[in-house]
Amino acid sequence: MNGNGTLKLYYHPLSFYSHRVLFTLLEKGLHFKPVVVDLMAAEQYQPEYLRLNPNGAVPTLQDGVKVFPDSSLIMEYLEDNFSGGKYPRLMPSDKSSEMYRKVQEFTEAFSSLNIPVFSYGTMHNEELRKNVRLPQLVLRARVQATSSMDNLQAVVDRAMSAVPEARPELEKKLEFFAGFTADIRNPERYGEAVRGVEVYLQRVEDELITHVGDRVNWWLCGPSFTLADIDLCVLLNRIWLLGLEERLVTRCRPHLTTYLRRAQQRKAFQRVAAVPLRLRALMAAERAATYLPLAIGVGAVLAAVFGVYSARRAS
Ligand SMILES: N[C@@H](CCC(=O)N[C@@H](CS)C(=O)NCC(=O)O)C(=O)O
Repeated sequence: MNGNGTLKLYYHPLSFYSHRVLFTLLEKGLHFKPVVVDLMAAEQYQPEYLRLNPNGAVPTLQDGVKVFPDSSLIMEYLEDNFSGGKYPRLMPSDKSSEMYRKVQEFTEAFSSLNIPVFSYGTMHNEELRKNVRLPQLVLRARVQATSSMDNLQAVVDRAMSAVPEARPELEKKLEFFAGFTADIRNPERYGEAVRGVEVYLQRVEDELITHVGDRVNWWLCGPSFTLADIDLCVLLNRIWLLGLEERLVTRCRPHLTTYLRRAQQRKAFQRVAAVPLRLRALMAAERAATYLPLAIGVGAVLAAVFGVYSARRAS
């Protein structure tokens, strides 16, 4: 690997930004070690994790001694270091090309979306939450809502004294959460977040409309699949999880609907879409892997004690 180590991805199965990175790793066919950071158990505030990612957020990618604490940084790193040869390129190599400009434009438009308010606002809405496809998502929203700012303050205070160098980022995070918890309950703010997503999707639809004739098999920005497609696919999957697919995609955007059906054929799409659905199994496997060496150790000690005891009884 480039940083002389194994790629290690710290992520959470429900995390939108983790899905962007998972998708990129899978599209590139890279081997990596996935490590679940249980956000519901506040593992993002554990000192060891904060030393890797002082934002107390997922995803984080570690490549040997190099650490990247943000999905966009990670995608850029993977593209710069694992492109060409057996690794597919996800950005056009010609920076002066029309396609390169389009990828940049869509990436920028995507990065201005307020995904946290869009996701959690939907889950806090009495009516809309009934259609959410994954109860764990709603549960996470509830956990977040019930852990009051006082609780969060206490957790963050402990984290800041354990890892003082994370203080500036954690202070920003507290400020973000204060606004966020208010915004997800505020219909106006939630409406703005939904409109942002709609404007982005309409831009995509308008672009896809131009793909006629020999462009019919194009992806969003040109003939090959790019980082802008990854963003779009991850958003489409989130929209499905939130139960908003009909309202935002299939009922009103026919070209996007066709795009979605085609994108769903990709292995990476299928694997990323399956990740939140396998949440429980994943967490159990992770715990088993953590406790297995301990269980083997305890088992070995018990076996030895039992062996000595049986031998004594026999003599
Ligand atoms: N800009 C960051 C955002 C990361 C982010 O907000 N991650 C969320 C999950 S999608 C998180 O870890 N939240 C931590 C928390 O809920 O405390 C990125 O792109 O990686």
